[in-house]
Amino acid sequence: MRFSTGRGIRKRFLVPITALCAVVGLLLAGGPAQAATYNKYTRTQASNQDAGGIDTWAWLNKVGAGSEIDYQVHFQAYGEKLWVYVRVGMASKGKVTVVVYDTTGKHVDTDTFTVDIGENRELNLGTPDGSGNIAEGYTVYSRICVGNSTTCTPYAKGRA
Ligand SMILES: [Ca+2]
Repeated sequence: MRFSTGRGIRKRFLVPITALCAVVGLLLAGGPAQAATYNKYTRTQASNQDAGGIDTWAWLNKVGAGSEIDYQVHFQAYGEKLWVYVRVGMASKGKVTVVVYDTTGKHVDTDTFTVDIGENRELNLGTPDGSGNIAEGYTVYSRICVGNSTTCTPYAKGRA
């Protein structure tokens, strides 16, 4: 999936990003092989299938490596579904965290999912686990990280 905003930004700032990469490359010389800099994005949108629901996207693009999405988690309020994605060729698996709060703000559940390299999978969320769907109106935060590192998107805030 691609978003016009991300592509536009990348084109507009192509030269500065390239220059920045050169600097970052120098700073990281000799560092761990998996060290890389990612642009981090989130997006939310009112569901057009589920009144009151809010869909979310959170994704990572490696700086200077083209406009393709590398890691993504997408929450769909209609049916409480989660799509997880890690692009083929990435060095690390993805780690998705989902945190759910009820309508009074009380924490209900936190789940993590490992996403294999090259995986593009739909998950049907149930909280508590195995119960079916998350109750309507609950708040659903989701984010994706590069493996177990601290390189993560911010949490995108959706509503079931
Ligand atoms: Ca829903």
